[in-house]
Amino acid sequence: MSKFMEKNADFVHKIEAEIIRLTSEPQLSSDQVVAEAIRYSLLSGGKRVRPALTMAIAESLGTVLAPELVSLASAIEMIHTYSLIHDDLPSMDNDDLRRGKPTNHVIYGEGMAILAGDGLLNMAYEVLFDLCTKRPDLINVCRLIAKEAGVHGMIGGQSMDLTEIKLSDQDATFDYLIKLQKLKTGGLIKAAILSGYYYAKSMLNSDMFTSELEQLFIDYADKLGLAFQIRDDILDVISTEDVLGKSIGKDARDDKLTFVSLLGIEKTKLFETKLHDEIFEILDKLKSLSVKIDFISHFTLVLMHRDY
Ligand code: GRG
Repeated sequence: MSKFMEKNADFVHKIEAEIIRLTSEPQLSSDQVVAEAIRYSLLSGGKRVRPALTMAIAESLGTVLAPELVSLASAIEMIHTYSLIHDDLPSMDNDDLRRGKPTNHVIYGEGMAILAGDGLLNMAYEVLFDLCTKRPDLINVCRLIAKEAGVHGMIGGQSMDLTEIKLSDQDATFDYLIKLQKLKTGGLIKAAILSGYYYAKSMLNSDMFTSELEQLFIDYADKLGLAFQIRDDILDVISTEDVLGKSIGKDARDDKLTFVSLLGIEKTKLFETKLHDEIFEILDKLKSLSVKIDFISHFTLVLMHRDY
């Protein structure tokens, strides 16, 4: 196994051990269906991209993988899982397949899926409050997660998505789509990256943490969030249900506004390449400011070329 794969497996192992702990007795009583529904989605084989980013960014800045960092990262994965359960609901994206398995509401019913999502969101904030009790200096990191997951981030983007702007509408512009996706998919990716950054800043208290470094991480987060979504739009067209583990071709069937439906596949790929170049320019600048970019560079590359 390469050093990169080993490190990623270590992140995934740590995050899964923590979310299993947080969703087992005595933390979460197993005599309620909602607990089963929560565990079904949380432990159904996600890539754990967001928590891995939080841990990797913090490490790239010189921190060790402490339990507090794993807690922070777990809360973000719980928020991500809630967002997928709710996104799959008939009243939202109406999908019956996720990670190659029936979606939460298909198994547990719509009402229970809503509760599982709500339950996960509340559990995430319980984890964050517990963290702030031990480490009050992390309160702003937790606030940032709430903001990026909320109306000023992911929920705001989902709301724009739900207003059902179709490809043929006048409002269906490139700028509108960028704004929507920076919030919807980008919000939580930004929260994950910046949590790692601010966690490290709080732990290390070093003069390495300048406003220039902060701005570079903000730019990296914005562009990576966008690149992640663009890849998703491309995969919806070029991949298969077996590889992706979810329905494909759905965007086109729903006449949905996506990068591919707006620009066409070739121009979308050109835009993706441009974004990739910009992301690697940022990573080079981070390197020149003494950030250890080896793992995050490799991770970025894998994300940008992912096929599921
Ligand atoms: C319901 C408030 C609310 C928000 C939902 C992010 C989101 C907002 C919906 C997901 C729509 C979607 C499929 C977007 C494409 C990019 C994306 C977020 C993919 C899923 O994330 P992965 O690939 O999933 O990290 P895994 O399964 O690996 O956890």
